[in-house]
Amino acid sequence: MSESGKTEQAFQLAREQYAGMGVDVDRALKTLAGIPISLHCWQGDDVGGFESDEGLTGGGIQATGNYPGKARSGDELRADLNKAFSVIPGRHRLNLHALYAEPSGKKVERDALEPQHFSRWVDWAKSVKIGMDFNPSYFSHPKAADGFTLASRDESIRKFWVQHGKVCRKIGAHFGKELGSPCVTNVWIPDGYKDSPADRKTPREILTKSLDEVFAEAIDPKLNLDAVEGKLFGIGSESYVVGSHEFYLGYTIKNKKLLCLDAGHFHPTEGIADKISSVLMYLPEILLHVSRGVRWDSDHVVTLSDDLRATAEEIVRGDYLKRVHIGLDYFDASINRVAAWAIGTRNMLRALLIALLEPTAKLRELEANSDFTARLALMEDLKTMPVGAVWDYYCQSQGVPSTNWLSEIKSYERDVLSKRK
Ligand code: RNT
Ligand code: ZN
Repeated sequence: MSESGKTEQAFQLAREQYAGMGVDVDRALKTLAGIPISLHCWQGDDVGGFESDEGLTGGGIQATGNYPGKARSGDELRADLNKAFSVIPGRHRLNLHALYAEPSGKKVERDALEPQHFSRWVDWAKSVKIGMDFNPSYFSHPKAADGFTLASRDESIRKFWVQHGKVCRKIGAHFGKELGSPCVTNVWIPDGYKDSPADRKTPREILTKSLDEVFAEAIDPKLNLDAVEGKLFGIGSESYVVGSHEFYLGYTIKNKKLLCLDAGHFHPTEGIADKISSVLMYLPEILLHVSRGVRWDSDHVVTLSDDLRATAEEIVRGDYLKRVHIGLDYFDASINRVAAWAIGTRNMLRALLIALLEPTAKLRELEANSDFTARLALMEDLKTMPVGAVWDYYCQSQGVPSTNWLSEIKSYERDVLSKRK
């Protein structure tokens, strides 16, 4: 029997098994096909961007490793993304950082960026029919060298970064308009202290004022949605981060913005899954930065972990698919970067598929009847249901490889990536 015939056969058996539990596999696959994941451009070049050859500096984040073949230009990054998309089932999005502007020849400062400086990205996004998200870049810049940007006490520095935030929202709105899908523009700033501050209040007051200025102009939410991302600590900001989770939770509720929950930005045993149904009580929409924290690093490649599954389950169980924007955020320079995109995105999709294949109504009924024994038994049995057969079939039906996808990336590495110096 052909490989595709075997995949089909395994799928039919799995489908019957799920049907026996009351799960409609076809419906699950239809839903999965409609969920866009926003791929972060910065995995492709270790958060380097195109402004200088220095790469990532400051910001309390770091991409470690020196795997060969990173993208050095917009054309290379787009080619790498095309390759990644070719092994990921479904239609997704691109999440771009401001430092990936392409102002053809001349240098344009971050407070003067305009939509035209991203025209090559927009043209590409149109050609591959995807939407785009955006991020102002508050790091890798001389004006961020002392670690403070929007919360800076230096008025000229603060104003510069406020202006950067303003122009980025306009760029986001332009993406939204051109691509026919709202752009989520996410503000993350690194501002914080290595050691215990004497004043935790003043920088937060300054940040509030700066954010109010950045967001002062009303922009149609059909074009641009504003998000803000909190963090517990960074490298060199271990004792205090101005934009903490509580700070932004308050800010977003008060100002009707999207809260961004990054899976790597909390205490090591604290997951984002349990936060989703809480914050969505008070916020219409949120953004996720799906990542994986390991010890002090918040940005390892996303694996199919219990945390990831719990996050996907919460989104599906709460019927939040329309209210939760899913973006990825990690950067690993120690492995093939295109494979890193594929691994993380495929895992996010697999976690969603597992959640979509859950007999949620049954579990809830058991819970409502206080039959916690049966709830636990069913949850554990679900873990070994044949989701792999459904996933393989889904990949096949979407025209992408299921199991042998890596060989495509390896050929690309041999033919393209290894030639980059
Ligand atoms: C940093 C934040 C932020 C960045 C990207 C590059 O801790 O998670 O989202 O990773 O903006
Ligand atoms: Zn993040």
